[in-house]
Parts: sequence; structure tokens; C-alpha cells
Amino acid sequence: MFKKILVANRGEIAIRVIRACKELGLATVSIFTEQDASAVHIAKADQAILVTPGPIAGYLDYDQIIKVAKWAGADAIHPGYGFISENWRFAQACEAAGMGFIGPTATAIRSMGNKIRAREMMSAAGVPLVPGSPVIETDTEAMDWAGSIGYPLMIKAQAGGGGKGMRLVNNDEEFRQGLPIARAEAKKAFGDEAVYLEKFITQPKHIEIQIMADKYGRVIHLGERDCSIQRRHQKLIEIAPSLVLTPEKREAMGEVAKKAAREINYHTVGTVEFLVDQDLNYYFLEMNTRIQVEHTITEIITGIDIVKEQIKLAAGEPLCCTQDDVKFWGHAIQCRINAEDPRNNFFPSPGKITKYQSPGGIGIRIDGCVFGGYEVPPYFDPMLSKLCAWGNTWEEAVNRMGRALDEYIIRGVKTSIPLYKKLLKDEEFRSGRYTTEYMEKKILELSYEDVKEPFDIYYIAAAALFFEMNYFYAELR
Ligand code: MV4
Repeated sequence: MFKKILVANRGEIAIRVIRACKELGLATVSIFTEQDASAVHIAKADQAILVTPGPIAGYLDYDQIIKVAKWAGADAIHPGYGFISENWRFAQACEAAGMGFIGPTATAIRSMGNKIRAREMMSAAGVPLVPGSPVIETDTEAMDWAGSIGYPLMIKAQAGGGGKGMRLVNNDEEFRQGLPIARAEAKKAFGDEAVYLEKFITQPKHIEIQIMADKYGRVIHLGERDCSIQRRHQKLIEIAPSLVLTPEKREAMGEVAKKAAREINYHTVGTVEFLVDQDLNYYFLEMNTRIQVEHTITEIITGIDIVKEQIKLAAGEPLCCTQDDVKFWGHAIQCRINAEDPRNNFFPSPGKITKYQSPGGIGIRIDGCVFGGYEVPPYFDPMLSKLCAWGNTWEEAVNRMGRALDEYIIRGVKTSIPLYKKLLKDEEFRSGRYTTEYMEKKILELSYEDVKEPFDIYYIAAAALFFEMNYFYAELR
């Protein structure tokens, strides 16, 4: 086992990883940049090292990070998500430096980063793909493929992913015009102009399977998460399990995800993303070779600490359990609490948090990185915390999340809490049958006039004292 881990990230995920290390009895090192000097993750580790330059570049400079990890005597680096977590060059640099990397091999990261290569490998493994083309070279080839796939179709960048470098076209004319634009955008964004085509799946659900694999050829899946509630490719609410999958579909998709992992000799935790259409046909979309933001809800319904397992797997330990050992228990929901204003087009809202009171009680989990008095910096992802609720039934989980959101007090910055309060009352959301198109449409219809802020106890007590009433009665809702 490792003895000391350097956590190459910030915010809630750095704290999440440090917690796993502590439970495993491992020492921890944080890194931080100058503009992030009051961040919570710094104080949660045993040691903290300033990296430069700020605000962000220090978190991306993997040569520097490997250097400070060696200097601190760490034997492995955990990259979290974002930043350098899916940079195969970083994984390769760790391999070259003899530094442990808590994640996949550079080869696996690289293969899944190239969307055509990923499709080829998944096809070889027997994973269903969205009907599509290889890389498009010539204009005649382009029109031939468009003809055989049919419209509407998507032009996607080979080096894209996560919603970046995609373009929807509905007919020959849009395709002819869109193709050079898509190539130019791909070139600008990724330095690689190669694009390919995929049939456009209308009204899909985004459903992903969590997998875990060890270095001895064993692979298990931990069921699915439905991440269809997104805005501009940012997930907002994730649930587990999905309300539309049958046990047979879950089993089939789980087995397919395991085949995908075996095909690429995967030996860590990962996620296989699928689009699921209205008839429950599923198609491979991408594979995420990192720990994900929403791993929490899978932990809640399985009782498995995915980050701890990820560290143990990197150290060469065998899988914690067999597929038969994995049991699913109830329903979990996660709301990402962001510092942005849902009343004003999700405009970012950094600044000082003047008051912070988090919910709690049965079935609630919070992974956060803020406190009253903390100044939310404008440089990073706006996520303040992940609020999760568990319930024996879907209904209990939703009602518990509503109760927790009502308890949550964050003042000084605008947050996405009012949005979630509204969504949880929406019938379409509660049905669980929403697609990836639900959110953008719903946002336009929502009005926040009836969303109530929690009261401050101080004002209630002050009113009672002011009116000198022995039997003061306050109407709080
Ligand atoms: C698609 C699609 C429909 N058909 N591909 C968006 C994120 C990236 N991973 C792929 N994405 C999509 N690819 C085909 N062939 C629809 C989307 C999509 C989407 C997917 C998942 C979650 C939210 C989405 C929102 C818009 C579009």
C-alpha cells in the first residue's frame, strides 16, 4: 500500500480524496495556488504546498506537481476530476518518474480520449454504438456517409467529448455548410480538425454505468446513474438508480460496460456513458477514465467507498467484492449547489458567503468546500457543494431532498438552490422519465416568485422580544 498521497486538485473532490486517505491510514499532501490560499482543502491535509502560477495554471503544471510530490515524499498522486485527471501525458510522466498514479494507464486514457479510437475498441468488444462513420476525409465521403446514416445527424470532433466540438445538422445544405465550420472549431479547440458523423438520437436519456476493475482481470459494475438533467453540458441533478431501466436492461448494460473495461485492460474505477432512446435501446457514447463528480450517489445505494477502492486498486489490491456481493439499496439524488443565479441566466455569483448553515439528518450527505466567511473565488468551477439525499423509495428520496433544500442557508452569493426547489415539485421530474432535453425547456418556464428563503432565527426572536409578547406566534412558511 502507498504511504503518502499528493492530491492534485482543489475544492470538494480534494477533500473527498483526503477523507478516503485518512480512513486508509495514509498521509496526505494538498497543493494550492496563491489565489486559493483560503481554500478548505488545504487545511484538511497533513501538509500543503504552494504551486505557481495562480490562479489555475499551478493545478495544471504536472511536471511541477510530480516534482513537489517527490519532494514531499509522496508515493502516489490522486488527480481528482477535471484539471489533469484525463491528461494521458500526465499519467505517462508519472509512469516515467516512478510516481504512483491513482487512475488508468496513459494508454487507456489516450484511447478513450480519441473518440474514433474509443468507438473502434468498443465495437471490437461488442458494445452497441450510435450508427456513425469513421473520420471524414473528403467531401464525397462526407455526403456518402450522410446519405447512409440519414438526418438529423451530429458532426463530432475526434478529440472532443463532454459536449465540446459537436454540431447538429438536419439536411444536406446544413451539413455542407456545417462541416468546414465543425472542422475549424475542432482545430481551434483541440488542435485536431478530424471529425466524424453520428446519427442524432432524439430525446435520449444520459445513463452511465460505474465500473471497477483490478489488475487481476476482475471487473464489476455498480449499476447506473441517470444524468439527463443538464444545462449546457453541465450536470445539475443526478439520480441512482434510473427510474426507466428494467432489471434486465440494467444487467445487460452492466455486462456491456464490463466488456468495455476488459477490452482496454482497464484496472481502476471508471464510467461508461450511454445514450438511451425512447425504446430503451442503448448506445455507447464515451468512457470517463476518472472519478466523477456524481460517484457519491452510487456510493450511497451500494455502500461501497469508490475513492477508497480506487486507491487500493492503484496499489495493486484485488477488488473488494464480486458482482454478487454488490447490492442496491433504495434511491439517491444529488443536486450540485453552484454559485450562480438561476433567476439571471445562471450568471456566476462569486463573492463572500455571509452566512452558511447546511442541512443534515437522516439520509443526507454533503460534500462541500465552503463555510460562512469564505470568499468564493471567481476563477474556478462554481460548485460549492454536492447535496445528496437517500430514501428507501424514490418518493422518500425526493421528499428528503426537498426538506434538505428548505434547510439549506447560503447567503452573500446567489445559488442554484431555488432552481432545485422548483424542479423537485415538477411532475415531469418526479416521474423520472425526463430526457436530456427536459432541462433547457423547463428553465424557460420556471418562475421563482413562490420560492421561500429560510428564516433567520435571530429575526423571529427579536420580533418576539420587541413586541414583549409571552405567547409570540410566528408564521414561518
Ligand atoms: C449525442 C446526442 C444525440 N445523438 N450524440 C452531449 C455530450 C456528449 N457526451 C455527447 N452529447 C450528445 N451526443 C448523438 N449521436 C445528444 C447529446 C447531448 C447530450 C448527451 C448527454 C447529456 C446531455 C446532452 C445534451 C445535449 C446533447
